[in-house]
Amino acid sequence: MPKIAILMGSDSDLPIMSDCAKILEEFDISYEITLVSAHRTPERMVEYAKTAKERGIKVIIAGAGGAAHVAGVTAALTTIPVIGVPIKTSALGGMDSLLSIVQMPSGIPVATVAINGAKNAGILAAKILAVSDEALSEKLAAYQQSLNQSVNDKVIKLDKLGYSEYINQMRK
Ligand code: RP5
Repeated sequence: MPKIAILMGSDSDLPIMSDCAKILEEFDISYEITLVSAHRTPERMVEYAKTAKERGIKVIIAGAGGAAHVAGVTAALTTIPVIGVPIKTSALGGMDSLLSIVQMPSGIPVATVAINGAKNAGILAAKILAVSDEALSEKLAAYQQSLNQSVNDKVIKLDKLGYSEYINQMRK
């Protein structure tokens, strides 16, 4: 049974939202991914949000662009935590999506990540699950340690090469 739901307002969001699916796979977290549009399929969105809990979903991640209402309306229909991913748009660069998702009224929160921040949405969902899953918590700690290590490796390389040669190697 999937623990995470990844919702998208359109299949045009898939190239970005696939980053979320990939990181969940890295942590061996089961998920489902589907299209739910607040404007084009409103009845489907209501049905989905109302039945997600009984189907075992623990966190909903909703990516949408422009007048992005999937995350907010879903949050209004369920007690499951909802994470919103504002998708970058060609007209307004994703500021439209960001403000549509982040400016929720008091009482109905959506945890909003950065524009196109689908990977972080997946990691945040993993952290929510890890509150009651020690094995997953350990995987997340190892992941953060690997990030730490990769920056430390770069510090050593930069000290050794100097900035000019470091840039040369970056350009290769
Ligand atoms: C939103 O409108 C979707 O989430 C998508 O980001 C945007 C554009 O959708 P398409 O016209 O590409 O289907 O609902």
